[in-house]
Amino acid sequence: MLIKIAKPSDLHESDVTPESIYLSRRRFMGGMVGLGAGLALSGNVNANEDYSDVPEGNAPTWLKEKISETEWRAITPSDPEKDTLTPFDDASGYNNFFEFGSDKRDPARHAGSLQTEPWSVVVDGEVNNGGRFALEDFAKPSQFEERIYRLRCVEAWSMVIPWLGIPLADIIKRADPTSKAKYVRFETLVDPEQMRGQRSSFSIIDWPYVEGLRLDEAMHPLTILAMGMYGRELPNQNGAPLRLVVPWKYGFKSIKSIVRISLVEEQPLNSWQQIAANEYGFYANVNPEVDHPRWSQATERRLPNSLFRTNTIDTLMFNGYANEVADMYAGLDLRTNY
Ligand SMILES: Nc1nc2c(c(=O)[nH]1)N[C@H]1C(S)=C(S)[C@@H](COP(=O)(O)O)O[C@H]1N2
Ligand SMILES: [Mo]
Repeated sequence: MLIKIAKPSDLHESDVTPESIYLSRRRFMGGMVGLGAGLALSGNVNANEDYSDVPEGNAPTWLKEKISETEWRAITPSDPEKDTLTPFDDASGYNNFFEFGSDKRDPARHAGSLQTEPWSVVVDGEVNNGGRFALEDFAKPSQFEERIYRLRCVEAWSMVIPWLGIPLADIIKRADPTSKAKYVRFETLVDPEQMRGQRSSFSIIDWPYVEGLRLDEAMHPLTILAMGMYGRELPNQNGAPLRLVVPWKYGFKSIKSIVRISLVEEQPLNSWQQIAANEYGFYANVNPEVDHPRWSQATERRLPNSLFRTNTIDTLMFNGYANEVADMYAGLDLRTNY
């Protein structure tokens, strides 16, 4: 059951959730365990989300159970006027997932047949406790959480999506990184038989799709591994059965259909950086002040939009999560580290 938080609480960095608020909020939410201490959950609740229009998927039983046990939602900063949930049909019909083609409708058209069960994830590299894990065993020890996040693509469109998943920090702690681990590197499945974009000789990506985070970014409480959205499992086109969600970074960091998570010493070379390092960097923090060489990043087109309603809104520093994440980049030149 999803428990709704009754009232928005408008927290600012000056009142970073002290243990007392965090505890009382937890008690209010029914004494659930989970919320990472120190994460200031601020902003407004998008009132009464109702997913009754969202079609049920055919997730395996364990995942359906896990989803039904999502007992509280963590709400992140949002503007009640602009940050209403993107309709499910838009979030699952307008996608970037180059493994299935480069048109925005290709993933919805072609990802449906991807076999996501059984699925396993390799955790390796600089860890004491690595291995290959069945997705179910990988997810089981963690409490599912719902996170309503903005998703801002580097192409200047955006959505607001209610994800279901687990903090990436849970997985990293369980893996027990060695002192050499400085970054986390992620890989998507490679399977040209199932992923028609990988069969195309026109593809600009050198498969697998790779992404990476600094260890502190990966451990940040806003960073999650999603296994669902809109109260159901992830549609394949959104990266089933497991995808990363890093809400303060451009969408390309949020790698889909993950099969490998490696703790590494060196900064990974992510796919888009490999394709065009002058346009896409390692950090990819949403930043309205640093334009893409070919277009402005000052505004974004909030989906759904139409010819008659362009729905252009200002892009926010760190996609609106500056209170939570700006500290990690103190002293870093965001113009050169784009
Ligand atoms: N493996 C993989 N992950 C990927 C991509 C991709 O092409 N392949 N596209 C990225 C980009 S550019 C964006 S904007 C988001 C889109 O996520 P969504 O389709 O769920 O909105 O996925 C990201 N993750
Ligand atoms: Mo993107």
